[in-house]
Amino acid sequence: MKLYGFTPSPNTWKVRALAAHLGVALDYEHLDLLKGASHTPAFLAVNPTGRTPALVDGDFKLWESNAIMQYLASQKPNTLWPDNARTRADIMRWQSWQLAHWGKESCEPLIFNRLVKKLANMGPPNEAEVAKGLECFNRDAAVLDAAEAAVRTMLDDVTALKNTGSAKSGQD
Ligand SMILES: N[C@@H](CCC(=O)N[C@@H](CS)C(=O)NCC(=O)O)C(=O)O
Repeated sequence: MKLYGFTPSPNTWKVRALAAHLGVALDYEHLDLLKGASHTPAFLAVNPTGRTPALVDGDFKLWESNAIMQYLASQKPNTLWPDNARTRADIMRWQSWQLAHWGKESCEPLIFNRLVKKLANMGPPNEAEVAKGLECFNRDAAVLDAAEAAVRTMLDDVTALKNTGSAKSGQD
């Protein structure tokens, strides 16, 4: 399978990290987005939206990072993508939230204004965009923190069950 990506992009990292974790071999090609490499006729035939990452598996072309991850995770049985409708829906819920809200509204405005603009000499940050990004970041990080705390409690319970035969949160 061939993966076209933009190496510094989190949307490319997450696909490559999953493939490495699962042991799915990818023939990887970096496209230099700063030079317009994702808008050539050859690449637009792979992904008409002109974005990376994009996967080609024989005559099957797939774009959108989360769809690519789900496709890669379906290549072999594994614990990350179990054959269970509710678990998969839960994963899709977080992946949808990540793309639509955490990434788009919270992280991207901050990364663009505070990092990319500086690196690419694009002038000062747009402070209104930074303020909105921080508002969204604080809102969304609270959701993530609460979910992480719930998962940690669950993992602590699993560890306690393994070690002592009784879950901490179920002891009283
Ligand atoms: N929702 C898409 C976002 C893809 C995306 O925005 N890719 C950026 C790099 S992070 C890109 O290729 N931009 C090139 C362009 O818009 O011309 C996904 O998850 O794959």
